[in-house]
Amino acid sequence: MRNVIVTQSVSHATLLMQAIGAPPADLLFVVESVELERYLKRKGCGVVRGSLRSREIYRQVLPAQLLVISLRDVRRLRGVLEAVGRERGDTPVLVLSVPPLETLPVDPAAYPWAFFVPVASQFQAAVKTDMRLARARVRVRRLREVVGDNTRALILLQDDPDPDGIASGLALRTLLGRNRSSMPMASFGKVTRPENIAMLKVLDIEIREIGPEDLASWDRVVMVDVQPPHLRRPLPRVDAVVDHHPAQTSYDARYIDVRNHYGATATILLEYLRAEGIKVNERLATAMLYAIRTDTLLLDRPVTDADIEAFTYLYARANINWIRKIERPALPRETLVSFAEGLRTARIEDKVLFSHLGPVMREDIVPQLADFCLQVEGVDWSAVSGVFENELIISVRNVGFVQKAGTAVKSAYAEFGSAGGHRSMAKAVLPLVRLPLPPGPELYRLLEDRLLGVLRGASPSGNG
Ligand SMILES: [Mn+2]
Repeated sequence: MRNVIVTQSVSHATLLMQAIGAPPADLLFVVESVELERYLKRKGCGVVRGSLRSREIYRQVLPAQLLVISLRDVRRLRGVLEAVGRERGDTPVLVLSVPPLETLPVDPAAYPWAFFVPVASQFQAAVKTDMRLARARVRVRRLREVVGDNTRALILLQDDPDPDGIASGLALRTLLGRNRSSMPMASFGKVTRPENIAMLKVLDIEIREIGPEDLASWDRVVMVDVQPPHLRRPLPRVDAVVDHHPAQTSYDARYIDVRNHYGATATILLEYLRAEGIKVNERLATAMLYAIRTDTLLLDRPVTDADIEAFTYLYARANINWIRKIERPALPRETLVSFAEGLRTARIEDKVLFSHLGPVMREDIVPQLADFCLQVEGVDWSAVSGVFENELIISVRNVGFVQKAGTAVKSAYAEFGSAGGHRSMAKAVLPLVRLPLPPGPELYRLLEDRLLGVLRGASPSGNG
């Protein structure tokens, strides 16, 4: 069966032939004008000419795989739909409407078998993207001028680089045609989150740890996903900044592109790449997709059309298995022993599960066990501790419909170190030297009582 197209003008017919992409011989046009008939026949299409409102003409061309109606004069639409419906009401019909649907002289609801699409809004969305890309082109030219071709250039990320910073750095390097030796990525700190460490490993990305004094040996410094005032240590100078955090004014750079309404810096960099027609390979797409996912909490935070579009664009090119590997960093086998011991000695009081792992090889096993323990029957809260590098880490989780975890952990433990978090997950990092007792049953009991006290509505013991 062929696709049948009902149309009145050469321009609509030409656009539809391109959009459908089928060989002309597979298309059958229904037209009224002799000129249009002649034109389409010259192109090699099938053509039936007659009144668009006569049932007779649809008897000749139906059944069809799809009947597309695209009229320049929408006043004729009702007549066409009535004739098609009366002839074969089971024909799949696509109505492409240039005017907005609400201005059509027919009510789409009266033709439930037809699918109405306002072409203008689709075209608008495409044009909006192209407008952004056209603007990006000029920006990229300026950025290239600032960085220069044969300069020693450095990409500076935040103090604890996150996926958006890392991916943006990688994208910038691709944009400028540089590589890891001609434009390395660096940070004044180091990557600490296990997922981010896994990202570097899975995608083979290198980040150098440097100090502000090292900047003197670079001709150009470009910052991505961060602005100078965000760093713990002052920056002697910066040449270019691309970021999406609220704009800071206390610094100067020759190139600044800060767009606070964007969900991720990677979205801005993707515009640069697309504007330049630069191919985004699997590795880069994976990094950038992961960046947008984490910075927007899976598009759960405020995002722009640009972020959603970037997400879709990257999703088609990224390697989802790599993302899975990044999100679930492999636990060393020895961890199982810690886990087993932690579970064996776990204690539940007032729907709160407590478990203490003692010294751990990796900090991230503490929150992982806390996540796991929340699944235990009758448990609304889990609090798991572990000792890592002279600090006691406590991860607290709850099922979400109870008190805020962040607030509870803060009232219970802020006295001994840093403590806080969100509604359903929180963390305390307590330096051992600030705790009243060394890690052991007595300390654990004290810490458990403080959290229980807060959850029961009492102020933590020791604060009166
Ligand atoms: Mn970011």
